[in-house]
Amino acid sequence: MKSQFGWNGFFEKTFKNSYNDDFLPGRIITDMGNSYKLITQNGVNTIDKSTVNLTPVVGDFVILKKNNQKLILNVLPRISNYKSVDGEVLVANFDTIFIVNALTNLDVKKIEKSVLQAWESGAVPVVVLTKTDLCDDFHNKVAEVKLAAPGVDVFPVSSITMEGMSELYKYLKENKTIAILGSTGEGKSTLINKLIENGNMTVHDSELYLLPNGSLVIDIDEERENVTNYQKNDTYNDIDDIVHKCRFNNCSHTKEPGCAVIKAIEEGTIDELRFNKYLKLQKQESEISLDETSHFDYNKKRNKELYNKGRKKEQW
Ligand SMILES: Nc1nc2c(ncn2[C@@H]2O[C@H](COP(=O)(O)OP(=O)(O)OP(=O)(O)O)[C@@H](O)[C@H]2O)c(=O)[nH]1
Ligand SMILES: [Mg+2]
Ligand SMILES: [Zn+2]
Repeated sequence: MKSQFGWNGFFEKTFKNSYNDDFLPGRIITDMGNSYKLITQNGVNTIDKSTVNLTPVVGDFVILKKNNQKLILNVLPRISNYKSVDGEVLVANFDTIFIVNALTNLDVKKIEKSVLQAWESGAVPVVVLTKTDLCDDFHNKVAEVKLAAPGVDVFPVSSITMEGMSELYKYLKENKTIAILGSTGEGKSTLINKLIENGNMTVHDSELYLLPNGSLVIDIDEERENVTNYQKNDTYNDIDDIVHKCRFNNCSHTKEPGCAVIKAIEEGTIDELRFNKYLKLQKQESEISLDETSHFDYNKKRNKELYNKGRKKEQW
């Protein structure tokens, strides 16, 4: 992959260290539920999730074999990742994260939490408050958000009148990725459409876009994984307890005799969807060493300094 789609010297080095010319990298551009869409030097490719033994997310760089591009062999170490409140990685390898909230639906507590998560992600958070055109006086609201997010740039914008939009262009840099995060209806897609200079590219059926100037944006609906009936901030203690009762230590909870989980699901003690979510988190956790790269540590350290600087400013 050339210096496009966010591929940079860091990824090139990691790739070259472990893979020869029989392999090629690709970037996950969409998670379609049962399959992934990814882009390689050869174009867009769809891969069935049932063939994938890893849990890459949108933005991840993955390794394919040139002669079998329907299999994901590995996920490259990430330079950043954003986790939902219940610990699930939603998006990877972005430089900036836009936390989008409409002024008509302002939730300062939620922004505060997202900003904290973002500082942890390894990327720099920016808060974008959309729909200024629907608010008579939004200055107090903006001030409130600034207090809740010390050290973070907060931009009120309108995708209709274009008010404030020019401030956002400075983040669109060649080969840099911006993750755009927010709930349904906050105005993420509309914003992305406006950021795409010529405006004639409609945002649909992908979550990662290459803009004409070479920058990339990822459209992430924060709640899309949270549609089932489990509680947010669920700690899964009950499932942990049940898992410990399986006969075998290495039980995969699929077919083993004496599996306490299968029994609990059959008896209705635990919800199957919730258990699947639990498994997914466990899997992500076992892959977490992927994140422990010097780059990621460096980003986190820088963020801690920026964060503390912001705090200090607030105290003056
Ligand atoms: N008045 C006004 N309406 C806006 C603005 N931005 C977005 N909208 C409208 O808000 C609605 C939701 O916008 P979307 O861009 O689809 O929101 P989204 O965040 O992409 O939502 P999902 O794709 O469901 O996650 C649409 O009807 C937009 O036209 C804005 O700045 N001003
Ligand atoms: Mg959208
Ligand atoms: Zn079991």
